[in-house]
Amino acid sequence: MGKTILCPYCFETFDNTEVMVQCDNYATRTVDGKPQEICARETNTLFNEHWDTQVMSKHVFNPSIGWLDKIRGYKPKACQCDMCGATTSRFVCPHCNNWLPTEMIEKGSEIISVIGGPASGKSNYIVTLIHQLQKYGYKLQLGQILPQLVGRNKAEYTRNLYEKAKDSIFKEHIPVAKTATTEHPIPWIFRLESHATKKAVYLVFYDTAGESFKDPEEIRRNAKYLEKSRAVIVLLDTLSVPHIQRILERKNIVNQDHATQFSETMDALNNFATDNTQLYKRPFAFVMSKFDSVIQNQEDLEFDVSPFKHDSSFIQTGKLSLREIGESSESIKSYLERWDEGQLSFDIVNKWGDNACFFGVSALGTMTNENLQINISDDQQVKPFRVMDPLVWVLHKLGGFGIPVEE
Ligand SMILES: Nc1nc2c(ncn2[C@@H]2O[C@H](COP(=O)(O)OP(=O)(O)OP(=O)(O)O)[C@@H](O)[C@H]2O)c(=O)[nH]1
Ligand SMILES: [Mg+2]
Ligand SMILES: [Zn+2]
Ligand SMILES: [Zn+2]
Repeated sequence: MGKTILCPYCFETFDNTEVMVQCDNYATRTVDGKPQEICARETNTLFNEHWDTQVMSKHVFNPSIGWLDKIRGYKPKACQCDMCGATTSRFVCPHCNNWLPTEMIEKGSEIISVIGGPASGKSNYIVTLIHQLQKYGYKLQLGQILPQLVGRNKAEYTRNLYEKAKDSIFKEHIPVAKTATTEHPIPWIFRLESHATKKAVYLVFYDTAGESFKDPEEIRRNAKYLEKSRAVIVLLDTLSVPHIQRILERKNIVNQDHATQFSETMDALNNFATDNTQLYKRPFAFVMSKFDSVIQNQEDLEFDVSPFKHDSSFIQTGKLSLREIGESSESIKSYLERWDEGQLSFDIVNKWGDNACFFGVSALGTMTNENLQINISDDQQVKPFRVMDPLVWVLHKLGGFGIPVEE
């Protein structure tokens, strides 16, 4: 028995000794005056069914895995294509034939999902979270967070998707655009390692268009990855809390996109959770996105934002403050209880208990202006606020990362 691997594309699990390999020999020779690939492409039914396409793919074959590998544990290594003899180390899932990072085949992956309805702020959140972790993760002994280089084509590599989105926010001050609705979300795969314990995880985020969180067929798909997630970050759009919406509308502050009602997201989530009570045993971070709107309008909203005076204190201290996390969570919970979402926070606390925590984050640090740009002057920098807290809390809850904690 090797290690069980969870494929972030099709969510099937497989023993790592069942992994398959794909030829990556693109060399050509001239036949009748035309270049032709030496190792011809073929129809790959598993891959085409997964993406619902009809493309020709490079040859996929079984690597030779000896009985010793099976006993001692399998370490993937480059092997020769059984058609053309070229060496390749492109490992693919045996169920859907999608390319997976080599080290994931050896060590496995942990899925931490980010979910939320349309326009709740998921895409901008994921990008700024990674950006801030790359900048400050070392304070908590977290090593480089590495966007992976796998995908159907270079444009889909996490690194390329991430770099493009990061430049849009941090250089051009333009928020990441709405995610296209698709039946097949592309997973964003990052590798994160703890300096302290050397434990590595692959974080897999699905930047799904929020719409897919509503459609029953897509909920079934979503349920599939939620069920496999070690922890979940649920984004709730602050601007769609009815009480906040009413007050901010009077000040002409409205959601530029179609907001998802707070309770709708929770209903969708509760629907899968009732069929799968295991979910209540996993850490769930309930995150109010666009929290800048609360901080900038605290008086009108009568929101006591004293626990949100500064960005995450571990940036200064190098230690996670559970007190700060707890106070921030409590202030959001009591606000929801006081206004119309009492039932919602009651349900969450009732079901998840200590595995639930509330957060207030701002990916962009401020509102967007009438040109839909982040509302700062050209010489100012985009300043995300508290975006790392939910993930750091989740890693602390999961354990094994040696996150230093303030006594
Ligand atoms: N004020 C403020 N607005 C934000 C913030 N993050 C996102 N927004 C606004 O919310 C809109 C939607 O954000 P996205 O990140 O695209 O939301 P999403 O959940 O990925 O949306 P879909 O892809 O449609 O599901 C953005 O265009 C911004 O205008 C934030 O931190 N503060
Ligand atoms: Mg999106
Ligand atoms: Zn797969
Ligand atoms: Zn080949």
